Parts: sequence; C-alpha cells; structure tokens
Amino acid sequence: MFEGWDFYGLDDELTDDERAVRDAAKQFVDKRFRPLVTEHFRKGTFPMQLVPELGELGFFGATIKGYDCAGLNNVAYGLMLRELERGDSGLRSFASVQSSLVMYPIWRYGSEAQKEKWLPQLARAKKIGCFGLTEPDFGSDPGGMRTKARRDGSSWVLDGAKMWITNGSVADVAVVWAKTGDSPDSIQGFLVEKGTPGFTTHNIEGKFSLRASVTSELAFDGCRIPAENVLPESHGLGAPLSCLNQARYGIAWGAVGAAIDCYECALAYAKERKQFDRPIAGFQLVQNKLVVMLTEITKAQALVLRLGRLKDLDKLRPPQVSMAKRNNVGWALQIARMARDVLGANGIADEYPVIRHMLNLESVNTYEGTYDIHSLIVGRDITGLDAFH
Ligand code: TGC
Ligand code: FAD
Repeated sequence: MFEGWDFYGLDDELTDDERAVRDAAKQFVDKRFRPLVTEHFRKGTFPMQLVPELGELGFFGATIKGYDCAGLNNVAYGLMLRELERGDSGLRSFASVQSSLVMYPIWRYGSEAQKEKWLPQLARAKKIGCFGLTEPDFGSDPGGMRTKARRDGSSWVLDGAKMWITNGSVADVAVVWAKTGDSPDSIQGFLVEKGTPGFTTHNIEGKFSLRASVTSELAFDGCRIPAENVLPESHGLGAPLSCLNQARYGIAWGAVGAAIDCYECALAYAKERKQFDRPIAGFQLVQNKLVVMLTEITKAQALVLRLGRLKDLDKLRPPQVSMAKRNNVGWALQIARMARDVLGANGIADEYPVIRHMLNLESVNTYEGTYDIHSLIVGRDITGLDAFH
C-alpha cells in the first residue's frame, strides 16, 4: 500500500543538498512553527519571535550569492518555501517578501553601497522589509499607479499611498515603486526607512485570510528621502514586474505545501472517521476526492520541479511562471475546499489546519497576480494578442 504523498517518487530527482534544505525547513515548521500558528491565526498576529531563527537558518535571500546569503539553487529554495507553506501561507509570505520582493530588487537594481548596507542585515533578519506596488485604485494594473517621486535638490520627495502591503508596519525598510513622470516608463524603486517623516503605516484589520501575517497600508505625504535611496538601475514597470517573477515562482512551490498539508489531514481523518459502520475512506465518493487531490499535487510538484530546473539553467520565461502560479494555487485552493468537505463539521474548526489553509489560499489566489490575470499573461504568450490593452 502506498504511504505518503510523493506518488511518482519525484523525490528521487533531488540532490542530497536539496533534500537537506527541505528537511531543515520541515523540521523548523514542525517543531517551532506549528505549535504556535493556531493561536497567532486567532489573534491576527505573526510570530515575530521566530524571525531571527529564520535568518540564522539562511532562509532569507537564499538564492543570492555573497552578501552573507546561502547561495542555494532554485529547486532548494522552492523546496524550502513548500515546507514553510505546509505550515502556513503567512510564513511563506514572510520569506517570499523578504527574499523576492525586498532583497531581490536591491540585489538586481541597487547600487553596490545599497547592497552592502542592506543585504547582509536582511539575510540575517536584523532588518525586515516590505514591497509597495499595489495602490488603493491600482491592483492588477500597477502601471496606472499615482504615487509620485519628485527630485528636490539632494532629496526625492514621495507622495501617495500603497495598499495591502505584507509586513508594511513591521518593516524597517520599504521598497516603494513610484512614478517620476507621467508614464509607466518613469517608474522607479525607492528605499524608504521606517520613521522617515511623512511616511506612516497602519494595519488592515478584519481579514479572514492570512491572519497570521501583517498586512498594512503605507502613506507618503511629502516624504523626503536622500537622493541615494533610489534604486539606480530600476527603470520602468518591468523592474517591479521582474521582482514578481521571483515571488510567483516561490508561491507556485509554496502552494504545493499547503495542498499536501490538507491532503494528509483529509486522508488521515477519512481513515479514522466511521459512518455507516465503516471508515468514510472506504466510500467511493470520498476515495475519488482523495485521488483528485493526490493527482493534482503530483502534477503541481512535477510542474515546479521542471520550472526550478529551467530557472537554474536561466531558461525560465515569465509566462511559464504564470502557468505554474495559476495552476498550483488554483488547485491548492480546490484541494483545501475538498479536504474541508471530507472533514465534515470538523473541517471548519481550527483544531485542524484545513480551514486555515483554505482561507489563506483565497488571498494567495489573488495576490501576485490573480488567477485570471495569469490566464491572460499565458493567453497573450500563446496567441500573440494582448487582452489588457
Ligand atoms: P506590459 O506592457 O505587459 O509590461 C510592461 C513592461 O514590463 C515588462 N514585463 C515584465 N518584465 C519582467 N517580468 C515580467 N513578468 C514582466 N511582464 C512584463 C514588459 O516587457 C514591458 O517592458 P518594456 O521594456 O517593453 O516596457 O505591462 P501592462 O501594464 O500591460 O501589465 C501587464 C500585467 C497585467 C501582466 C502586469 O501589470 C501584472 O502582472 N499585473 C498583476 C499585478 C501583480 O501581480 N501585483 C502583485 C503585487 S505584489 C504582491 O502581491 C505581493 S504578495 C506578497 C506575499 O507573498 O505576501
Ligand atoms: P483588482 O485588480 O481590482 O481585481 C479585481 C477582479 O477583477 C479580480 O478578479 C481580477 O482578476 C479581475 N480583473 C482585473 N483586471 C482584469 C482584466 N484585465 N481581465 C479580467 N479580469 C480582470 N501588493 C503589494 O504591492 N505588496 C504586497 O506585499 C502585497 N501583499 C498582499 C497581501 C494580501 C493578504 C493581499 C490580499 C494582497 C496583497 N497585495 C500586495 C496586493 C495584491 O497584489 C492585489 O490584491 C492583486 O494584485 C489584485 O489587485 P486588486 O486586489 O486591486 O484587485
């Protein structure tokens, strides 16, 4: 009889180093994170006390070479995020934002002085970052953003607002995208430090999803930053979008982790729970649900493994990332809903992880490009016709 979730033995495709990273992340989640997550989800807080450990384990900016970063390959990085999201999407979000949306833009578009100042501190969790692209009126269409940066002598002055920003109020530094002119081509990235006059944050309350993650609004009102805080190599909308490629890649892996956690919970429950004098796992309809879950997990895992190998060969194209983000998160959400159904009434109780994953995945399906936006990115790639403009 088959045990576990790796039905096709995809684990055989991994190197020993990749397995070691996976195991370290799994151990951290099982021992340190799982005992805390339910309480934090209830309270709507992130377990900040674990952040230094994440830094010590080398989980931040893990694919960057140098600057005190681990220099892992992309498959090892993906496995790490898969295991973190097995714990909670909020934990993976924390690592994604710090690595892909804060360290990556500094590494890719920053000056050498900015890299030396920020990357080692961000890697070791001495500093926390956030990424401000979305605005109240511009989510899927970030090119329309209204946040402006105006050069004034030896400063830049920022005015505008960013919405739905993960870690906004806990961040020491915000990577903020603003227009220096009227067109999307004038978009540049700016580093805004916490406490800068004219920069304020407040948390978004009342979330039913990603509760164990801080989400904030950022406001800039005549916020004056030094001229050297611009990311000098960032020019145009392509710069923030290139950061999204990194984060979407990690989310495609992470979603597999949330799906595995739901599947394992549903399988164990179905074998234990008896109705009509036998385990519900013996009923054909329940078996069909479990089979659909495992089939889609197997396909999703194969997809990201190939994606990671392509990324390591530097052959990855953004629409390929879109296909994986769309498919894996869309299916993880469906798997979580099926698992919730298999658990019956217990499926809505936070004694089990399923409802938490299900609620989280609603956000994951929306952020970093909604499911439908990714359909249109792939659609544009295969037809040559742009549905956006
Ligand atoms: P478009 O004309 O397509 O592109 C403008 C310029 O950007 C280039 N480009 C890319 N470059 C790198 N990577 C990509 N994926 C790129 N996509 C496009 C493109 O070549 C062009 O360059 P150039 O030199 O020709 O000017 O731009 P558009 O305005 O038509 O928009 C396209 C669209 C809709 C696909 C894009 O805007 C989009 O992806 N929208 C979704 C927005 C989104 O995903 N936001 C995420 C915000 S961050 C977040 O959610 C964090 S969650 C964090 C957590 O994990 O907690
Ligand atoms: P909208 O763009 O208004 O979309 C609403 C609906 O319209 C969606 O169904 C969408 O698919 C559909 N739609 C829009 N355009 C089209 C079209 N052309 N064709 C067909 N359908 C269309 N952003 C950041 O910058 N940094 C962060 O750290 C961050 N963290 C987040 C954390 C959470 C918990 C959440 C929920 C969001 C976060 N976001 C962040 C914002 C996220 O990226 C946006 O919510 C997302 O890009 C969608 O934008 P929107 O919510 O404005 O929806």
